[in-house]
Amino acid sequence: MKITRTFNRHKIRPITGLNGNWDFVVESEYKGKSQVPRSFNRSIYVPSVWESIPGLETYRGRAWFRTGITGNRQFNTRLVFAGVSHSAKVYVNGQQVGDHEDAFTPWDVVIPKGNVCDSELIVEVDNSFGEHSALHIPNDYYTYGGITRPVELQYVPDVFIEHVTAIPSQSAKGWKLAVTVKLRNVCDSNLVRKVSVKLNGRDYDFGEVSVNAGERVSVKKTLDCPGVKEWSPKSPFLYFLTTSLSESDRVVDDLIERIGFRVIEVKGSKLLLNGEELLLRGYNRHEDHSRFGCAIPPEAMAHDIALLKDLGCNFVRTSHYPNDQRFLDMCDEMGICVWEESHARTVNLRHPLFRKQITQSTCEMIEWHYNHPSIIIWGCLNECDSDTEWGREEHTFVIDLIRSLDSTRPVTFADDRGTKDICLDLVDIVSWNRYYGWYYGTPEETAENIQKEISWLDSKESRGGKGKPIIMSEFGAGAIAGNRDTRAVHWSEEYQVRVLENNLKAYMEHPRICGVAIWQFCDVRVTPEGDSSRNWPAWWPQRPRTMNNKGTVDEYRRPKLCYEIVKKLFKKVSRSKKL
Ligand code: ADA
Repeated sequence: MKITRTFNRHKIRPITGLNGNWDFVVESEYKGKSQVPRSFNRSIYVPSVWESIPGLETYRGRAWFRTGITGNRQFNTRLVFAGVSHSAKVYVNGQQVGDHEDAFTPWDVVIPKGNVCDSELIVEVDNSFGEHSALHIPNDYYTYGGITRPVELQYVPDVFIEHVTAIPSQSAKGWKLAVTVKLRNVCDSNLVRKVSVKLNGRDYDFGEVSVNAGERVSVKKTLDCPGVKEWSPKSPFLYFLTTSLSESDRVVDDLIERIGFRVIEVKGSKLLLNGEELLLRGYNRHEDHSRFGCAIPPEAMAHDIALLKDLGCNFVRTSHYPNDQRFLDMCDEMGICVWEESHARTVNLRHPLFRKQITQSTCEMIEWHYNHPSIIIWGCLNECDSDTEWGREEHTFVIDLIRSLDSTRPVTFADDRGTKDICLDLVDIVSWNRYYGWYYGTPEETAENIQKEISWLDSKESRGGKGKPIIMSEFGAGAIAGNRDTRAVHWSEEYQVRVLENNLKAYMEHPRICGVAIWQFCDVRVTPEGDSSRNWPAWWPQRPRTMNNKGTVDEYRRPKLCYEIVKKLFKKVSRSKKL
């Protein structure tokens, strides 16, 4: 059953989806007195955003969702939430069984067997801003409300397969795969199970593993994988990696992952994929859609991917948070390389909950998304004070955390501090958000300005950036869809063409630049509120339509004038490059 992914993840483990209409009530309409509502006056589809409900387009606050679930006396019940925006509390039969903060990463709740038969599941959701959230703040994108990604109901045995991660590598003898199987024991007895793995028609025995009561154990093995085909943007070959758990020769649990054989590395100032130079060309993409908000259904995701491919893209940056895994699955399938980043856009690094919440967002992102071959870069901390000593402390903390979880992918952050940046020694790739021709300078000055920056970078002044690959991680201009003006003034589609044409030619022709990500794929909704925690005024509503209008397509995915220019320039490059 395909629920949170685009492929089936289990043949043995019973699993079902909780998609459908749930009972629903928003706090402002709740008349009851109990902390967890007993009465509901609406229904809502899960997954979706409540802003799609007429009258709730701007609702910010708490709401409750209710549905029924059927337990199974033999198994433990595991609920997997792919994304709830953005604070959640989970109740089964009135008892709280879990909670989670942040909209953009998967999380789970396991309810011991016997406690869940025909039960009531209630989820409290809150999309308000406040001191409880360091990462969801009034921003140049919208924080929607709801159970915005699918929910899985699984029946798991006392010891089950929690995660399987796989690292491909090349040796003189061919491809290898370092596989780590993480088992979790949710009962109060020590148990022994047998682990085996199947890949590309071959079976690999991981032997017997004992897991103590309430604990987790990982077992690792490196597999020789002769005769496999590589994953690359032009030939995205994928393989299923099936892990089985047996109890006295009976298979009691399984987990199917999907992997690709590719190696990403930085060599001097180049980015190499399977040893070939990679030139990234693509977009920053927010999860936002006119009708679905951030709860974009797979058909609409597939349409976005089709547009990216039509534009000649091989790259997308998940600005500024971990994405829905179905979109990442489609990038795996369609050969689109991904820079995925944990959730942070100009957040307050000195917020008391910052470290706790950025740690959770980063750990959950890497633990759940590890095996996507399309993910070639981990990013973090977009425009977060990388020109201050305390900002450097936090960049060091987050980048060290990423490297401790995954040493195989290069790490970067998108900088907007120019020659004041003091963190470029920390990264593998230098990434620059630059708006030449929009916020400063003229479009025609782009080439001269970027050359000055690269000269600085390759001097000792840059404190560690010298010679590193450069990605132009953001650049672009706003255009109101349909606003045609031969004067080519700001906000006209003609001016957006002028900026993008000059930016792209300057960046894609420069030998020191290995990637470009236009800001941005589509127009997105922004937050009308100001940030009271930092006494920041309501800045975002100054944007026309209270939208960020720098999309190459608008929020309905209708192409603007620049679409064809970008396509021509991207296609010109793709013909000349192998990847
Ligand atoms: C910044 C930021 C983006 C967006 C962009 C803009 O670079 O990283 O999220 O806000 O500016 O449109 O101004």
